[in-house]
Amino acid sequence: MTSGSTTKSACRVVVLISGNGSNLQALIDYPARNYDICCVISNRPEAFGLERATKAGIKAAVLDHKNFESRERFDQTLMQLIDSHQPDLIVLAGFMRILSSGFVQHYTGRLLNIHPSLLPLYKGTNTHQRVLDAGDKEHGVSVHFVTEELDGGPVILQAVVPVIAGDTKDSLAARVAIQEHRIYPEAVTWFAQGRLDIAANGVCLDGKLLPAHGIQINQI
Ligand code: NHR
Ligand code: GAR
Repeated sequence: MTSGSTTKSACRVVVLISGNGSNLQALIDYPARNYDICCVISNRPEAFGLERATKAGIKAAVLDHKNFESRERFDQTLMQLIDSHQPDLIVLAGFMRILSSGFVQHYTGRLLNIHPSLLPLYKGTNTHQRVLDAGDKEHGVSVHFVTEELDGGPVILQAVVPVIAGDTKDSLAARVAIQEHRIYPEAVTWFAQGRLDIAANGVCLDGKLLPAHGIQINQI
């Protein structure tokens, strides 16, 4: 008997993807996983990540943005599909559609993204090439809460990655990806433990406001 005590069920997570889904795979494979991935949704029918989900026994759905006449209509339908799974957290894992303000407001404080740069540097796309073009010595990846400002939400966790002489955008992306797969499951685990909150001026971990870069690992 549980004598009236309720068992807290695992944090329900919906993962949004557009492509390969290697970050999804890292979330699936994380040994210390304390969350339940209840659905994976792709805006692209050909996304390989859909196969990864199915193989792991996770429901996979496609919502093709090309079938919608506007961004808002796509986002509304996406919201309905997500909410039908009653998630505690929505995780963007290589999801390549900008989300409208109605969507972001609906999920404020429970919407995470991983972005391949040391935010606030290099918001937007093509980050690896831009880092090389600038001659930077270091690059990295950030997990952040999503707000209406594109790639501008408060940072939770960041990993620094060295740029090495002779790097191409592919070699650099591969080095960054190793860190992505390390920090994203960790941040999701913190959320699932109830340790993360979005505050007016940043992110709180265990009730303490983090610095603007979040927790930063691999300082070089
Ligand atoms: N939406 C909001 N409101 N805020 C953020 O911070 C978001 C977001 C949606 C996605 C991921 C982001 C990234 O980490 C993300 C963060 C796509 C684009 C983009 O330009 C930019 C940033 C991000 C994702 N997308 C084009 C669009 O028109 C389409 C590009 C394509 O399909 O290849 O949506 O980098
Ligand atoms: C990752 O590098 C992720 O940081 C990046 O896309 C890749 C997705 O890889 N995300 C963005 O650029 C968001 N706009 P994956 O599909 O193998 O996880």
